[in-house]
Amino acid sequence: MRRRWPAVERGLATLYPAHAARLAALLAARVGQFVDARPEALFQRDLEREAEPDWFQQPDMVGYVAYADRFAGTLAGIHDHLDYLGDLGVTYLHLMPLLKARDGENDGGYAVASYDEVEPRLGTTTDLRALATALHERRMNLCVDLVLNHTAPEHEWAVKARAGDRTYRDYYFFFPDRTMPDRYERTLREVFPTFAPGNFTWLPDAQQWVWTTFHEFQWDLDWSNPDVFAEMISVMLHLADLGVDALRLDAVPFMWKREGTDCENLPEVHELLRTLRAVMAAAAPATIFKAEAIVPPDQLTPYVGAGDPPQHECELAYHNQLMVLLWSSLATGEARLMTNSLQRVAAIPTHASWVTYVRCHDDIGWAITDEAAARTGWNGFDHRNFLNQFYSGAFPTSFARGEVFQFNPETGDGRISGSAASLCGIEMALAAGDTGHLDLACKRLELLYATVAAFGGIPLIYMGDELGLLNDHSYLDDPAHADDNRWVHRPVMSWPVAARRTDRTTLEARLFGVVRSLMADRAATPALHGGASVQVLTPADQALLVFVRHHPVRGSFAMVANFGHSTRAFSLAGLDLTAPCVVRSAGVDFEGPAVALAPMGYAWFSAPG
Ligand code: OTU
Repeated sequence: MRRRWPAVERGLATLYPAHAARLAALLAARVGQFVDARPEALFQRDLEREAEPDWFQQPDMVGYVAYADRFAGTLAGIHDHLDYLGDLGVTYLHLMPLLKARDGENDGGYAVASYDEVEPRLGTTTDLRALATALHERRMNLCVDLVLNHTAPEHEWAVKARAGDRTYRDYYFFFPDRTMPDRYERTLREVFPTFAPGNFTWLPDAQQWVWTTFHEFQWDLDWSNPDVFAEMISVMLHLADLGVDALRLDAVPFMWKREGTDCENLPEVHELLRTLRAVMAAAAPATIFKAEAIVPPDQLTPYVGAGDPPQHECELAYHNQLMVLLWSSLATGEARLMTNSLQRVAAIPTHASWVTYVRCHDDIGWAITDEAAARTGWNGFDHRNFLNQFYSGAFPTSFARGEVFQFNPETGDGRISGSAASLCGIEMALAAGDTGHLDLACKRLELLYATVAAFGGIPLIYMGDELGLLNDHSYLDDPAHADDNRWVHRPVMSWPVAARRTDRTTLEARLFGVVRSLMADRAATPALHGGASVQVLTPADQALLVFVRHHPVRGSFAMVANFGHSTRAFSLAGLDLTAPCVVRSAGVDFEGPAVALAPMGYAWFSAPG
């Protein structure tokens, strides 16, 4: 605390000048009590991680993302599948929102009714603690969602606010008429234009408008209120006390509002994250933050902060640019836009890491700006439109079977839902009984996973991708899900299908083997430490993605990948590595320094530092 507290006090003074002293004293007392009562095993974990702050950057870090109920029924059920995760090499289990959600529609748990309780369908806080302990015994970490931008209207703060309680009204944004909402709306965008148009919801009983960026059942919290900050610290401490290793901070860009702006990524959001970070670093250094900020490239890196520890924000941040550009490259058969755009994402500082991913529970939003497209000589709108056509299967040469999500007729914008396997062509190839295309489709999926496993940071396996699970249309039968096609790629795990992974003749065995061996090769490559720098090169052949990573102690690494539709040549001399050796390759012919890569072919190299 002695070390961290000056940063807490500075942050509070900036955010809440009139209340800073009172708040700092209150939080200091709360943190003091928390540390005194900290269970011995977790206190030990705090000490270990202070001594080894790069624990989450080790090359054996592998994430797995699942809904607890869809993966294993309940939290207790997960214990039965820890061997499965261990087999894949998983060391970081991210369970989707598991705190008590409102009944009925709740956006997959992102409408929280109580931060103190686990969703009763999934279990209890005792179950959560037991799961964390079991994971820790296996050297696995637990990541849990913290939805801190909004609550459900059923949360007791919201219930009181709705009933007119002044204290709790100030936890949210209430307006008696349209004057302020209309002024804000001039510069706000709509996140869910189809099923939640506008950013405010009328409450007839309260005769008030309330700010709802997402659904009408997700009320934005007013973080300019110091009481909200103090409440959320208690929530974080409680989760840390249960043994949670990483908090996925949902929708952080929206946490501060100012009229005349889009109310995303404002400087105060970063001040908030720095200050939350400083409090938690004093109380529970074993628990880290992961930023969920799905934002343009220039806005992304700031979410981890820079410089000395007091300036740090989240240790981890989703690399949504890499994800989007991978899909874009697959559709266009060239890596030019990816190369150009990745070169413009600011380097991540060495104290932090990306989480890299191919698919997640959300749609793919084409975060490719007009400027980025123009640098490649393309029209941004046309390219984004092409990607929607391509991944919804409408484009003539498409191999994908996805669905358009949230098409906005006013702006022409749309996003894509669909499982990785269906978007890679596996669904189409299976339906056509085309074994040649099935092989190529599997290679596409492998190429995407090989890239995220090597690019830097923790790669996330999205549940089902390791088995090639296809789109699941059964969500249409559930009224709470039917209007939200993101459920098409949120399948229920089929353990009988998973069991086929041991039969070498099956598709499941092929894909599971690919993912497992990728993660094993990654773990065995010291240069893949998350602290290594990444440099995306500009190869002469624009079908290729080429990047090199350098770690001052652990050596260098390079990946060459062919997104083109034909075989491409590459000279290893272009990597500028001394004595590179091949860690892994697929679809590659080596003849001295010359390399020929088949479509979707790739190679990993390592070299001494
Ligand atoms: C997140 O996503 C979650 O991942 C979604 O599943 C939730 O619906 C949503 O928050 C509300 O809780 O807009 O399209 O920059 O882009 O937070 C998904 C961050 C979203 C937002 C992101 C949000």
